[in-house]
Amino acid sequence: MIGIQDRKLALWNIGVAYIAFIIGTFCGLLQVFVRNNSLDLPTWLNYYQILTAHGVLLALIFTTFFIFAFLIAGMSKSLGGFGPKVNLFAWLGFIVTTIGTALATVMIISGKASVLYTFYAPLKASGWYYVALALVIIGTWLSSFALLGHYVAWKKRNKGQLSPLFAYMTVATLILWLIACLGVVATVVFQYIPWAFGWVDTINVELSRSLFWYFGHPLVYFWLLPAYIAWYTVVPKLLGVKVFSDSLARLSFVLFLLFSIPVGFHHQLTEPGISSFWKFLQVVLTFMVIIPSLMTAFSMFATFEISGRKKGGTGLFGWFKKLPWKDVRFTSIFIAMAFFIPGGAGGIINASFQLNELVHNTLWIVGHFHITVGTPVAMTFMGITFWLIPYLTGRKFTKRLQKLAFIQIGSWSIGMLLMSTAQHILGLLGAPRRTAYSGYSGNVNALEWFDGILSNHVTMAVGGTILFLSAMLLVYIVANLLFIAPEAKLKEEIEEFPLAESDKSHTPKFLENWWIWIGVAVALILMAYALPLSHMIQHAPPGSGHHITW
Ligand code: HAS
Repeated sequence: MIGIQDRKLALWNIGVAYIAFIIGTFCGLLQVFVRNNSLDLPTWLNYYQILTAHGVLLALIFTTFFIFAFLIAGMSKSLGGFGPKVNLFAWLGFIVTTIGTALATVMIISGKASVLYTFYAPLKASGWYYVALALVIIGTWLSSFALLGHYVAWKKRNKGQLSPLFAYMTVATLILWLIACLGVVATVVFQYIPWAFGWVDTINVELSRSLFWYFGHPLVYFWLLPAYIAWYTVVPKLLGVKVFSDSLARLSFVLFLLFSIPVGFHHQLTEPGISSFWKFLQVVLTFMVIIPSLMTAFSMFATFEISGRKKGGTGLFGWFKKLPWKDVRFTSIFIAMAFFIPGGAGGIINASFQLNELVHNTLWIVGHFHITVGTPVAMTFMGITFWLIPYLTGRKFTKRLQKLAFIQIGSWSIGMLLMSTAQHILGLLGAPRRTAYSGYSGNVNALEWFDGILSNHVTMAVGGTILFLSAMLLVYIVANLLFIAPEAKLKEEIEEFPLAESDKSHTPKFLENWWIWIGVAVALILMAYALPLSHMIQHAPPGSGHHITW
């Protein structure tokens, strides 16, 4: 087991993650009912307030704290315990991120920041909200530097050696994060904060959106890559086999580092002010970032088959039956992967220049992100929770809790299937996103959207309610694992950190030469962004004033 200090750090991160999860999922429940026109909120609370809280607390805060908990535990496990400097930086990072989170939450709840998680200008929140966001980013940077420092110290002690796969993947994820954040830091510090505090009167909207999406797309891979770390390093261990290919795993992370950043314009395909050439270039690069996910899918199928055959599975699909279905740590992640098949396919549709015209800003996109971040990522994190907390607390994941965990992931899957299918269909029909319920003043066509077997108010409400109940069950399991479950006394009861062996003997050393990959990533970013961004600055239209619509 890892040292007590590192354990505490990881546990505090998990604690904040799940507090955000409770508030965020409750807001989600309110949302489906308001959107169905079956709930009137009290006058002090409005739809856009809860929508902002839902997006920020689940997509940004729950994920970030959970990711750092997982990475902290995994880095301590694979490279050895943290020294005092690493510890200090990681705690500082945690504290600053938490202060930022608390301030942002207060701003949202007090109605001063109903700007949704994308905080598009010219909607204007209180200046303190943007300060809070900056603190969240600074905090994650401190935590990232702590983990990178730990890695550098290990490399110095082990000159010329490839690092363990977990550490390698963590470093790739953190480099991606640091480069991605430059966009959001630039817009928050140089555009939003001066504008929101009234130091300047106007804001360049197109530039702010572009800098946001420079950050916003790699942000989704900052959520996805830790899930992939578990798929590559934890799943094979649960299946009793080695990592399928160490080089393939490392190469896929390098490709994410290269191609996940210069693609933000695929979120802005319908926007004026960016010429089709740059949009098209970034669409091409978006199709490149699909490749490492396909490599991951291939690697997972290979891992399943090797393990199933080793256990006696025969025939074309006989190995499938031999997978450890009764182990909720595996089943949860398997379902997460299965959801990513339609989730990823939806992403490819979104990225297709012409098809984007149909789906952009509709509920389809909401459906898309619920079956990407809301299930493949979130359910992988749930699967990790079931062993990570017992590993850190020394408590037992009892048989009763395991049964509840199966009910929890089952209900999450059903709820998500119902809700996201309804959202996809409604989106295709034309129902908009980022709005409260609208029947367009009783317009017949708009009302017909909700007549379908799946695309109706009831399905959404049932799906949303099941999801909330499932979330509460998860919170119950988490509370048990943190404070109540009996302590593991016998050796076989003690939960391990399942890390599979990975054969590095054929892995090319250049895969760990980060300067090459950072260099190529920067070159691609410059190619995709330098000219269009400088055009937006040099030929800027008159800036926009602000709107506070709530
Ligand atoms: Fe996306 C919008 C394109 C992946 C999240 N995306 C969003 C938004 C979010 C989001 C939050 O091009 C909304 C932003 C907003 O508020 O406006 N997305 C893509 C593409 C991918 C993709 C090309 N997205 C993600 C992931 C996310 C995420 C991952 C979160 C974690 N997305 C877009 C575009 C938009 C967009 C446009 C803008 C739309 C608009 O107009 O506004 C790709 O990365 C997807 C590649 C994935 C695959 C799937 C591989 C499958 C695997 C599973 C294997 C399964 C196994 C199990 C082994 C090709 C790895 C087998 C089981 C059996 C049962 C057989």
